[in-house]
Amino acid sequence: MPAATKDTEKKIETLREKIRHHEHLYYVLDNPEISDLEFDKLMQELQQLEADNPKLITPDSPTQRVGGKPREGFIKVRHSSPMLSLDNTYSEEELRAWERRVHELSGRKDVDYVCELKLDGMSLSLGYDNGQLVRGITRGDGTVGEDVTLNVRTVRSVPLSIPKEKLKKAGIPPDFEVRGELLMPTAAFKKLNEERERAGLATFANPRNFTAGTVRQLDSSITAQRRLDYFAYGLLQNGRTYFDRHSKTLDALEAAGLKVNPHRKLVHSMDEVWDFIQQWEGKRDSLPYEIDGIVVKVDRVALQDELGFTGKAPRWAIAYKYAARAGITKLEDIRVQVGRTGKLTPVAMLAPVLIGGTTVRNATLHNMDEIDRLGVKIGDWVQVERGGDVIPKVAKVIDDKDHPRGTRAFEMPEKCPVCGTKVVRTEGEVDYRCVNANCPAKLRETILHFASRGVMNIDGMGDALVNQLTERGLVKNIADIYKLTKDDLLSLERMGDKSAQNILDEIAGSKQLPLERVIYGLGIRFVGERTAQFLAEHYGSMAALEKTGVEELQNVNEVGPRIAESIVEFFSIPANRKLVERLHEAGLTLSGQKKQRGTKLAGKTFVLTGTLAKYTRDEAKKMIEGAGGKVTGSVSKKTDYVVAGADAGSKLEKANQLGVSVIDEKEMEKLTG
Ligand code: 0OX
Repeated sequence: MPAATKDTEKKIETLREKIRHHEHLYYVLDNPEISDLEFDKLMQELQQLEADNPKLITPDSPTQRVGGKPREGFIKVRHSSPMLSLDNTYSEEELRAWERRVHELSGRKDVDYVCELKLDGMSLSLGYDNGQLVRGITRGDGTVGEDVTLNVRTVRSVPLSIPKEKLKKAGIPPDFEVRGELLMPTAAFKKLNEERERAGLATFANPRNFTAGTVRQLDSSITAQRRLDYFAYGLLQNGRTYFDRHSKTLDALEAAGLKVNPHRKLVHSMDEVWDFIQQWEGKRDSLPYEIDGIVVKVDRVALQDELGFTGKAPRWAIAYKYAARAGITKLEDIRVQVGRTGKLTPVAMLAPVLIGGTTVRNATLHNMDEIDRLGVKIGDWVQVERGGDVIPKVAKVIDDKDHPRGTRAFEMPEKCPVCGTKVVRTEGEVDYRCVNANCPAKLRETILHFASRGVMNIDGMGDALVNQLTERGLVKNIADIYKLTKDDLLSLERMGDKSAQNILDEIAGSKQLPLERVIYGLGIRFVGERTAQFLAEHYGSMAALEKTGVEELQNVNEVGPRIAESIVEFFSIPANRKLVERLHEAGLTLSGQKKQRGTKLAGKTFVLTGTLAKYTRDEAKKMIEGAGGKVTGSVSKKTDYVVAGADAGSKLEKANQLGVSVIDEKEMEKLTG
């Protein structure tokens, strides 16, 4: 190897070690020593070095967490030994009964226990060979799980590799298996769910469901964006527990750089276990993730082996489950809330009740079906629960001699309680909706969506600005954005002349964007970016789209009855048609070339690499696809063109090796134009 390469190799490895160290401080110990900016700089430096020396890229480099093409499905894998579940207890009495059984079966009374938080996520096994992460397997049915390695690699608290010396110091052999809990922190859950709601996508009821949905994503880049976390609690070799005490396992995992929950305790009596349980019941709300109880484990592994297991759960461990935080109160009224997507949600107005330290005044009733299922009437006494779910819910009606039943039945209003537009319930759907795009309840989110990146790209029109614009009545619908004057903007808080001008320029610039963006920006239910593109191509103008019918719409690529009905419904509302008219008057692009999908590049395969000056990756992809070409992720002999922008890395190198044509942005424009 030439000396220069050796030097670079060394430099790269030193940089990787440094990044791993800071990743560990940040993601595992929650205790960073450098700023995000400094960290990003290190990452960029490594990325650049690797781009210049693609042969030196290794799978355990911190740059290689996301990679590979979306998969078709997951492979089933048998666990080295069953992944057990836990038996539950719900009272001190049951817990003491469990202890007695441990005493009886083991013939001893001096038993040490480890108390752990019972994290409300999903169990996951990690396989390390020679210190390298090679497998991530879901629990599945306990015997066979699914191989989700590529997704697990994106979890920042999971080390991709652990140096030999570090393992040795921790007393861990080079080949081992870790078991633990994968979860989504509550804050990430709330944020992501809000984003989904804004985009009109189904939301998840609790972080655990979201975690399960995320780890089974076929595209690992989506998993990477969702910021999962992983806590280890088990260490095995060839399917057997490695250390002789559970407390040693946890300490060793921690020493090896895995994230182990710090809120654990080795105790010597059931009284101490009970203390731990009670202490955490009061503190659980202060944690950044959900727990649903405490796990108690026998510390000595020899004793664990003696106790064995029944069915799917060990006799040497038990879960103490906290009761769902609940309270009983009177349901005084049911009001209807209009969500961002227009969904009408019945909400119970309650006599204030203290549940788990929080005063609860209202609780969701989800939808009309749920009200029917509960049989709830206004005036009823109800049990309200705050579980792992974020919003309190009405769990059941109390029906006994101390709690008289209510008498007033609830009915869904026929008109939107906010704007008065007739509400719609599509066949086969549970929810009622307001489909008026100008409904003030939907306004804020509609505007944020319209202005966002990838839609009308109005930079600077974020949460803070949109809040002010809507609160002051300056923007009552998306067309009002185009009527804003500099004085309007200057009247807002924290708005200087320069910022105001920038926003006006951004707004003016958005008028040039093509028809498909405007269609997407209207926020029609089920019409995402791709559907909007097909609609623009098929109809060529907003006027033609407005007049179309359910039948004709289904001739459009990927449009089925559900989307077709949603579009027709949208344009059947006079306020929506008026809105489109005003966008037209404002000078937006509401017609385009009615495009047949081009055939010029039919059969040609492209790979994009590096940063293009004029186009985002998405835009370049659309240009190529619009001309009939295909864009793939990796370069092979079958690739016809590699479009290389600034800082192109390994893909460019590979193209050169394979003799694939490399073109720049200008040449791409020519080919697709
Ligand atoms: C948790 C958790 C789950 C090992 C033996 C039976 C269950 N949700 O936090 N499982 C276990 O342990 C396994 N420990 C935990 N802390």
